[in-house]
Amino acid sequence: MADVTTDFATDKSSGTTELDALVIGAGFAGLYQLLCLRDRLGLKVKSLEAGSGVGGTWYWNRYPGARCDSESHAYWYTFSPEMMREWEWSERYPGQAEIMRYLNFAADRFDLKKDIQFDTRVTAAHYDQATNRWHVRTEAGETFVVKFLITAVGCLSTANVPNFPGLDSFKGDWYHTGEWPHEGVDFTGKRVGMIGTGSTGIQAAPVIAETAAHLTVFQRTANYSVPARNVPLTPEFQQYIKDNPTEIREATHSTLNGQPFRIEERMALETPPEEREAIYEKAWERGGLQFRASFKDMMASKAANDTAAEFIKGKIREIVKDPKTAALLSDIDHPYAAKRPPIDSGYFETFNRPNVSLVDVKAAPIERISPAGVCTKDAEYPLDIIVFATGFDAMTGPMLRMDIRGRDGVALKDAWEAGPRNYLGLQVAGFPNLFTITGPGSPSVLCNMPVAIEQHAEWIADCIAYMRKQGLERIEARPEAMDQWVAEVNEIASKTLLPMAKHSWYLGANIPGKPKVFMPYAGGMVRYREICTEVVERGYEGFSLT
Ligand code: NA7
Repeated sequence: MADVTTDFATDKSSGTTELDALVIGAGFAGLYQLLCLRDRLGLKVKSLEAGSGVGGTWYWNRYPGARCDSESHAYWYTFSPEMMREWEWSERYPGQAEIMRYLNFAADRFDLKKDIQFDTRVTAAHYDQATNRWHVRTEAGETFVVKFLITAVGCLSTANVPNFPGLDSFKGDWYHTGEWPHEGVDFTGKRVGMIGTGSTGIQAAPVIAETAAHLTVFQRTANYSVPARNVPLTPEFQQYIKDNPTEIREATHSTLNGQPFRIEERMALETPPEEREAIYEKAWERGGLQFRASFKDMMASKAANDTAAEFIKGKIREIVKDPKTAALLSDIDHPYAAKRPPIDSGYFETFNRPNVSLVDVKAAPIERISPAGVCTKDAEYPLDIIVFATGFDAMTGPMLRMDIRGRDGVALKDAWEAGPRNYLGLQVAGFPNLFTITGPGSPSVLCNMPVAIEQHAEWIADCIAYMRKQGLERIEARPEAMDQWVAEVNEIASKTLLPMAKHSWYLGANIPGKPKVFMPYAGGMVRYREICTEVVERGYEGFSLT
């Protein structure tokens, strides 16, 4: 995390721009927030985006096999039925390139790009109490002075490259999946090592193995995965989407995770074993994230979860031919879906290829990178390319790499020293007029992201509209409301199996030294939406408006 201090007093900036509002980011969240504030409220607003184009997470994550795990007819904006009819998805799950085309289409449809400043990374934002303005600084030295500041920086946008000694000495090439070169990487004839077996590694391995001379997968924690069963959408389903935009929106708004499917009411532990196996078998054949919706008690009871876990482990042992590799891949130490559950296209099958091998770096951890390759406690693995599929400093990382300071110069990194604290995942006490889209403490990553994003962007726009109507200048979360919310987020998580996974990025436990706090709100999107609405109905309860 960069510890930047910005001295605005000695401002040598190349210019100062005054605006009503500034949005940081131009991914799903930034684009829609810009649209809401500019076109619905008529504000003078801009978005600043570090990338050279729109797309956010999808702009950077161009690794082989990059694809969304939510189904395409649920992974888009639903605020405009007309736009839903105009766009046509080609596959069950949208690939990275198709999502980029979609976001460009959306940005062009509403002429948003003219108000986005690309290639512009925000380094600092300081609140000035006397004028009630945020002073926002970019890497190039520009300053923006704005009343409202909205971060739309994504939850998974700060790449985590583990601090292995010797990386600089490596003679080959290395890449992090979240900062993938636009021109792609040619693996043909290369010895490739991939570190990490989260959702990303599980998507990338089968594609890399197709062209690499050899792929070595370095696994620390074995992971569950369910087949995605991606297919082209049939013309009938494409027509169904065009005919039913409102129903699709309503479906994603009425489910716990913003997905178009419901969690079944039945209980795994009350279902006879044979029937339960048949249900899992059907869910496995159908594929996708819906597997975790098979039973209601799956995320609440360890015994219930074990039934799903054992089913998947059995499948891994069935698919993978080499017994030693199968044992390593199925030696999973956490409940199913306690970490974000991956879905795959041929991941376990990849280990049956003669050019793929698995290395257990839990037994023999990676100690350093040598000029030739990866060195574990036991051996050196010579490589031409290392792929870091090692995840992200999730949720707080993108916020804390900016020098954000609220009232009295208090730094966000100090306010969050013991873990993120905010109210509704939307505002931090001491940081007036700063809104954080899909911040920690909101459903965010436990929800289908566009659904969570639309709700936040609309809530923020409605709030600013209300303030303007009432002649109010400042909104700020009350400290006691924030304390209560943090307690509620913790309590809800503690009633689930979610905090049980070691190294989970939901907990910040994947980053050495990061405070271990369960970050997303696990009470479900429907309940969360109700809470946010009730807060407004009670006159923005928990916020002070002045
Ligand atoms: P994840 O899910 O955080 O996975 C990162 C992987 O990298 C995971 O297998 C880690 O093992 C491994 N890792 C991280 N650091 C190390 C070190 N030092 N040594 C060995 N292995 C390491 O990131 P993804 O990019 O796959 O997925 C992120 C989200 O993007 C995903 O959940 C979806 O929401 C989309 P570990 O499990 O920590 O032992």
